[in-house]
Formats: sequence, C-alpha cells, structure tokens
Amino acid sequence: GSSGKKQALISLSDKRDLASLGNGLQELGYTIVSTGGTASTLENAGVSVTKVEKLTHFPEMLDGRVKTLHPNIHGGILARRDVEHHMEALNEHGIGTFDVVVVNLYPFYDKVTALGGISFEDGIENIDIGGPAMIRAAAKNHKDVLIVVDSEDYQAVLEYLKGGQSDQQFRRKLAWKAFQHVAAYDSAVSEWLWKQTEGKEKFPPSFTVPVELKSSLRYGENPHQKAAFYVDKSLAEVNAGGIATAIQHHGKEMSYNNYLDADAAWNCVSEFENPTCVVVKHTNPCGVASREDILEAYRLAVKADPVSAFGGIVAFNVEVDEVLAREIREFRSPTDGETRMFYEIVVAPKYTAKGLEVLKGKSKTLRILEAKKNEQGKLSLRQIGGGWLAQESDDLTPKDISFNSVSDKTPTESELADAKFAWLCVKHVKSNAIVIAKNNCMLGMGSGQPNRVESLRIAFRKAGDEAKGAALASDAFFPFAWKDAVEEACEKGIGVIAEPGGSIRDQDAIDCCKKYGVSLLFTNVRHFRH
Ligand code: 93A
Repeated sequence: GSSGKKQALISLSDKRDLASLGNGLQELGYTIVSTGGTASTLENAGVSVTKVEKLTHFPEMLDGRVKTLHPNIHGGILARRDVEHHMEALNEHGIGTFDVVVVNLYPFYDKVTALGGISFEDGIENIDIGGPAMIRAAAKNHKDVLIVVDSEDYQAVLEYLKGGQSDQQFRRKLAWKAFQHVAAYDSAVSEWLWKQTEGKEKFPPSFTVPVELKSSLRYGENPHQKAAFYVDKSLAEVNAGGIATAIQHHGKEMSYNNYLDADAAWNCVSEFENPTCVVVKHTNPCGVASREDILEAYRLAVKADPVSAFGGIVAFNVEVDEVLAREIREFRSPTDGETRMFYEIVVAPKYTAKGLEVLKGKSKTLRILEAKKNEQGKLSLRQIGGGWLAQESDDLTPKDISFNSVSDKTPTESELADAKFAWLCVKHVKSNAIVIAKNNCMLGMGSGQPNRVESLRIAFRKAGDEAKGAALASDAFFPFAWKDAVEEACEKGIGVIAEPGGSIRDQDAIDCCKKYGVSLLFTNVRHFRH
C-alpha cells in the first residue's frame, strides 16, 4: 500500500474458509481491507482488518449498493505498476495498491432458483455491481494482482504468495476463472430478467445456459475424439432430474456414448405410468414392456430383441429391489438360454440396499445409475455447423392426443390400448420409426431408415408371427408408398395402425385398411426424432 505494506482486498458473500485465508494472509504480512460483513467475520476469527470506509472516506451507502465503487479502491487495483505516471497518480492521491483481491458475488443464482423463488425487488437487490467491478478490474490487471473467486484456490494462493510469485500461468488461470465466474453470474441475471419480462411460456427463449464442466471423458463417440461432460447449473442447483444429475453407484466411468444411451433410456422409461422396463441400444429403445410384475416386464423387454439387448442399457421406472436385481444379474439370453445377459448400464429412480448390493455383484464394470425424473418443458438444444437449433422438448404423450378412428373398423379396447402403447414407444425411436406392440409390450421396431417401408419391414421381421393382431405405430404419415407400407402391414395381419394422418394420400391408406378390415387411427400428432 502507500505505506509499502502488501494489501489484500477481501469481499465475500460465501464466507467459507475465510478465517483460514485471513489468518494465512496476516501471517504473510498482508494488510487486509474488507467490506462490512466480511470484516466482521475476519475480526471474529482474530484477524485485524481495515474497513473499506477508511480508504474511501465514505460510509457504505444506499443500503450497500455503493461500498467499494471508489477510485481509492479501483485505483489501487487497476494501476499499472510498470507505468510511472500511474504510480505517481496513486501517490498524489494517497492510494495504496492491492496485491490480492478475493471476491465472490451475491448468491443471485441460489436466491432466484430457490424453491418458491423470490420477489422481483429482492431479485434486483441481489444483483451484485461492486463485486463484478472488483473482479474484472483485478482480473484485467492480473499481472500484478492475484484475483481469487473460489475458496478451493485459497491454499494454492497462500502457497504461491509464500513462494517466488513469478508463475504468470497461475495468475492467468485465476484471471480466466474470475471472468468465468462473472460471465456465469451475468448469464443467470439476464436469464432471470428474461423470465420476468416475457413470461416462461414465451418462445424463443433466453439462451444463456449456465453450464459447468463436470468432468473430462475418456473420449468422445470414438477413441480419437476428445470429449468432456458439462452439467446445466440451473438444473443441478434446483436438484432437478435427468441423466446429467444421476448418481452413479457402481461401475466403470461413464463414457460419452453411455451418457447418450442412458439419456435415451431414461427419457423413454420415465414417460410410462405403469411399472416399465426399457432396453436401449445406440439411443433407440429395442425392448419395452409394462407389467404389474416388473420381473416379467424386464424379461419381455429383453426378449423383444435379445441380440440388440446384449450390451444395451436397461432402464426401470420403479425401484430395483433384491428380487429384480437377482433377475437382472442371472437372466440368460433368450437366444441360447445359456449366456448371461451383459449390460452397459442399469438406470432406475431407486434401489433398495439389498438390490444395489446384488446388482453390484453382476460385474465390476456395470454402471448403476440412480436418476431423478426429467423436468418437463425443457429446452432442447442441438448443434449444427456454425449454430444451434432450439426447440421445446417433445412432451406430448398419448394422454394428450386423440386417436381418431378413420376406417370402418373401430378398434377394440385392447387394440386401442396397444396403439397407445406403441405410440409412446415410437416417439422415442429415431425416424423413420415404426413400432409393433401388443399387450403392453414392444414386439418389434424399425428405426433410422431413410424410408418408412424399410423401417416397417425391419419391425415386422423382429415381431415375427406375434405381429398378428398387434398394433403398429408410425411416427409420421405414409407418404407415397402406402401400397408398400400400409398394405404390407395389413397383409401381415396387423390389427390396428396408428399414424398422424395428413398425407394427400390419406384416402389410399383408409381404403386399404377398409379392404383388410384393419382399424386405422389418425393422431394428428407427429413424433419425428431426427
Ligand atoms: O451492492 S454492491 O453491488 N456494491 C458494492 O459497492 C459492493 N462491493 C462489494 N455489492 C458490493 N460488494 C459485494 O458485497 C461483494 O461482491 C460481496 O459478495 C459482498 C460482501 O459483502 P459483505 O462483506 O458486507 O458481506
């Protein structure tokens, strides 16, 4: 400072580990300058502090809105030590330099995302102005000012100050972190303000998603691609659901593809109301079954396509208890009745202690995830070259849709139920998607084919003879080749077809179903998944 003594400026909302930081700095001979609450905490910990008011010759004003916004503070942070007239100016005005600035911001994020929220006025008061100004100033002048925004860094900073202090990379990393801290903060403020302005229903939405790097991944889709995993901070903090916030109880580290597949499985199974098991492979559900008895659901979901299920992801929407865990562990592939099934991941909302223990015994690598239900109405974002596409997530389920009978034959109650079940499945299959289902069980599916007839043929091949009298769902209407698609389905003995309708060739589909005595249901809703 002006007295030649080293000075640290500390102003913290989150005061964890403040005492040890203050003591550490004091031992190193620093004079500590602090704002009100921070100063009290330090004094209580036996650290001597100079109040900012003593430097600014102003009281904290306007209910604390103006505390540190003063040349005597900002001059001491921003002056370039290597520029003569900067230092002269400080001397002239009796301003001391700061060597270390430690600041974290008003907990805006926690406040506005807290359950129940806060009033608009409280939100506004929680916008920190002086804090970001100090952080930005110190980060800009990091060559001479250490900027610390994370209590995790206190120890390293004290070590650094004890040592030679010549490592510029350390200073740069702290400055980078400081701007990250402010950027995330401003994102949160702007997103909150957007919600206050337009209402939550308004589209297009505000686009500042505060993400936080969670971990590096071993690699991306392929071993030659580097990859990392980020969580949406806004969800993590309100403790909302989704695979990103799932707890991993056991197994090998999650891979990039594991996250994609687990997400697909969890999204699908979460939409069913009855006890359900979903088996996913490469983001597509290849087996789905709902049963009062979850053991039976599990067996049926695997049986739908045992070859694909091998190495897949198994998801449940009910607790995994000991009995179910044992079944997952022991169940032998229906293909040869011998090989035990192998899975990458099991995901469920809950596990009993015993269930978890039994499941852990299946293999060292099996990843066991406990996930919370996804929030509805979330924004879906996808990257394309040079930009992003945003859309509301597809939250429509058969409950929101009417299945209008358009052929002569009205479906029986069980046919209608089958159609709805197939419909919920087909929503989760990549387009062009066809699902054949009966009695709350998926029998076959065709996914991702560039033409619908091909998907339909694949689905029938998987369903085999069981397709007779079953329901077929198509994620979009049959455009031209209705003769190939609808007629093939009718010939194979399908009982009911559900599709959006809306093609100029609708009448052809209707006529065909009339001819074969098949129920045709138009949903008016499409479930493309590209
Ligand atoms: O109201 S402010 O925007 N105006 C200021 O001048 C100011 N200076 C520091 N908020 C300001 N702060 C913030 O106060 C800091 O960012 C920190 O989060 C908090 C610490 O206050 P206290 O030490 O009184 O607990």
